[in-house]
Amino acid sequence: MLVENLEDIAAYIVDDGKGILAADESNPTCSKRFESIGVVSTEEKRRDYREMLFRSDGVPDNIGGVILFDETIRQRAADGTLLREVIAEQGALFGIKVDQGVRPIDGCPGETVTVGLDGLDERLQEYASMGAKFTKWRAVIKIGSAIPSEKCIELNMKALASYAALAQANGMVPIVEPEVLMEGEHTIDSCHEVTERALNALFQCLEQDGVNLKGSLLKPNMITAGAGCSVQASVDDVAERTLICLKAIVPSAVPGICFLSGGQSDLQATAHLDAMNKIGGFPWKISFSYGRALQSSALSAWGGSPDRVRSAQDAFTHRASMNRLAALGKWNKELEAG
Ligand code: 5MM
Repeated sequence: MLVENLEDIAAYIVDDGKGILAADESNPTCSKRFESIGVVSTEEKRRDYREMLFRSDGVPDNIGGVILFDETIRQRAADGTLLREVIAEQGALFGIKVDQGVRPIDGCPGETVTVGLDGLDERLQEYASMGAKFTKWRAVIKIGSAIPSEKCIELNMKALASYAALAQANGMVPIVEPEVLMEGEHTIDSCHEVTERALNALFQCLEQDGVNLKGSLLKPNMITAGAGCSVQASVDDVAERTLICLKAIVPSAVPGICFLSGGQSDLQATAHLDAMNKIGGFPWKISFSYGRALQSSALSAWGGSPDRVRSAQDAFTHRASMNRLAALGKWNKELEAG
């Protein structure tokens, strides 16, 4: 697979309804996911689980890129093949999460900034030499009483832009992920307003840093009410509000918008994606970069047992194919039964 320049890499990842499998859980997050199925998270178990996903039949047709964590990009499958080669053999590109998590911001209680710029250039050089074609950095914006602050948005969006410019200088597509969290009791209006602030700041910073938008991908949240809000929007409302927000801000040069699922159920994440693509009328590909909404059914089916690898792969293949149909605006609920 020879996909070399930034624009071709980005286009390949979102070609023909394909999307991204976010498998870049840090070890603490992976432990949490495994705890939910009663499995102790060891290096070998994480390897077995991810090998199961990467070898699934759902990858070749539906997944254009897989985001890895540092441990996984260096890991070998049970038969000794590098996991990154397993992904490449399946026809998908592999990328790497390069942020190093969040730290509290001085003077901004409850708010964080994503770190990882120190030594980033050297780390990027190594990942590029391993064959990684893209990278990811996630900024976290929380909605609450009097937050997010301007300082939180500014620090996070500047860091995202610095990261993106460095990733491109090293020949890799940056996925820029400004995540406005769903946790909270905020309304859909509040999510819309905060997401607008974050995205406006982000695109200003990307421009200032000379990031080539054609060689980058945006990974935003959808516009939803907070998970704890008593009034939840319909699928159509979420789709319409999200498109209104994105159309007002995201330049047409961006080739693809790959949503995070953010705690939505599998079906909600698919239905929202499908509804947006059915509405249409936008210049970008609209697809998925889901972690939980692609993996949760496979994780439960697997349960840590080698005997259940096949049924876990079937569960993953089903979700991946449903999301590809949604990215083409061709999904409907009846297909879920199949
Ligand atoms: C897969 O989870 C990613 C890593 O999270 P941690 O660094 O906290 O372990 C995360 O960045 C993910 O890529 C996005 O949030 C999207 O995942 P969801 O589950 O929201 O679709």
